[in-house]
Formats: sequence, C-alpha cells, structure tokens
Amino acid sequence: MSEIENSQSNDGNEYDADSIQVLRGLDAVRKRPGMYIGDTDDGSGLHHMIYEVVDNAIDESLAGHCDLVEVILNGDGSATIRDNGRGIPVDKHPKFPSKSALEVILTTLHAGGKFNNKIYQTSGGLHGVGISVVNALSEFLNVEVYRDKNIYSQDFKKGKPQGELLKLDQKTNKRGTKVTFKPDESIFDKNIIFNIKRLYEFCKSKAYLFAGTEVKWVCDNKLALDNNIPNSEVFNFSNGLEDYLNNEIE
Ligand code: 28G
Repeated sequence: MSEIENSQSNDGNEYDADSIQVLRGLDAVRKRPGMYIGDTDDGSGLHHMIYEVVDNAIDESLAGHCDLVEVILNGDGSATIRDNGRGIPVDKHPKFPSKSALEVILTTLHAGGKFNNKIYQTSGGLHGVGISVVNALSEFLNVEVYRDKNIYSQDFKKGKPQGELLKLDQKTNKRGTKVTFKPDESIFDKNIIFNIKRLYEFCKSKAYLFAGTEVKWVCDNKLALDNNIPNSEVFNFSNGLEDYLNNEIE
C-alpha cells in the first residue's frame, strides 16, 4: 500500500497526515501521473492540468481575496493563469527554513489532510490535488507573485527548482499570482493538444458558477482562428444561474 493510500486510513490523525505531507516529494507523481492528474493519453489529464490551476485561482476568489481570473492559451502549447488575490506566500517556510513557502507548496505533494481527501472526492474528481502535481508534470513552470509592491519569480523544470525564489528589481501595484506552464511531452501523448473549444467553455462555466468572479479568456491568435473561438473575451455573470438560463438555454 502506498503512503497516500495509507494516509487515507489514518484520516482524523492530524499528526500522521502532516508527517506524510512532509515526506512526499514529486517523484511519485512523475512515476504514476495518471493517478494524480487523469489519463495521460486521451486528453483528460492534459486538460486537468489547466483545470487544476484555474481551480486554485477560483479558491482564492472563494476565500474573498480575488475577483479576476485570467486564462491565457499561448501559441507554444503553454498556458498562463493569473489571479488578483493575495499571492502565494513568499516568506520562509516554518518547517523548511531554507526554502520559501512558495517553493514548498510547488514541490511538495500535499498528500495529507484535506488534499488527501480531495483526490477521492468525486468519481471523476481529481480537482484540488494541488499545483505541485501540475509542476511535476510540466516541462517548465514559472510562478510570479505580486505582493506588497514587489514581484517574485521562480522557475521549475519537471517540478525541480531552477534556482531560488527571486525578488525582481521592478515594483508593481498588482496583487496576486501568475503561473505559466507547459505540460511535459514525455508524460502526455504528443498527439494530444489542448481542445480550445473545451477550455473556452470551461472558462465560461466557471464564470457562471462563480458569479462575481470575472474570468478573462485570452487565446493565441492562430489558435483562436483555427478553432473559431474569440481570441479575447471577458466572462462576468453577476446573476449566475439566471444569466446562464437567459444566455444558454433556447
Ligand atoms: C494563478 C494561478 C493559480 C493562490 C494563494 C494565496 C495564498 C495561498 C494561494 O496560501 C498556503 C496554507 C494555509 C495559509 C493564503 C496568501 C494566506 C495568505 C495565501 C493560485 C497559507 C497557501 N496569503 N493564491 N495560496 N496557505 N492562487 N492561482 O494558485 O495557511 S494559491
């Protein structure tokens, strides 16, 4: 039995869940990616990479700290997700004083506590397994955090930090988190590419479901043209379900 499965049976035991969280690196994810992100050959896992990061941004919105989520499909097969929330914490992590909290969040499999349960939450429910899973399965991933006028940035390849979290010289008035990643072609079937229409509809439905959160869709021009999808659109449905019924039902 794996440590993750084992931790399930220890539910309610905070200490065990916590120590497992600390022990687990990202190797497990790269060894058995399907278990964490979904099928790597049929597109479901590939799309879950985006759903996972968008859901993290939506969580920050649900926490009441963010009202904008931007999803950008880039021409090179990478995606950028941005929110205007508090920004992933950049201070030193209490349990790993040599690392930032951000680095720990991005490089540790959160197998304990609530994350543990979320893996098994619903039948198809792989949501919420964590941004670290996306990091593990990305050829590259860059995180930028905008906090207290500062811009912080860290790069990863296949989940591994390519240097420490840097505080850039520039100042900003922005707040929030921006994540850019490209799914690793050695993990996901090379013939499978993002279904632009599916992602566009996903963004729209998030805006219906989370009325009050503005979801901005931006797509590379060629991708947009090829798929007959707008290359930029703002979804903001302040009346949620009522808007849905008015707009989408004949
Ligand atoms: C852009 C794409 C995806 C996120 C936040 C903000 C915080 C956070 C995220 O904290 C660690 C563990 C529990 C508090 C929380 C910032 C509190 C204070 C955050 C995202 C710290 C995670 N300041 N925004 N994580 N928690 N956006 N967008 O992932 O105790 S993740």
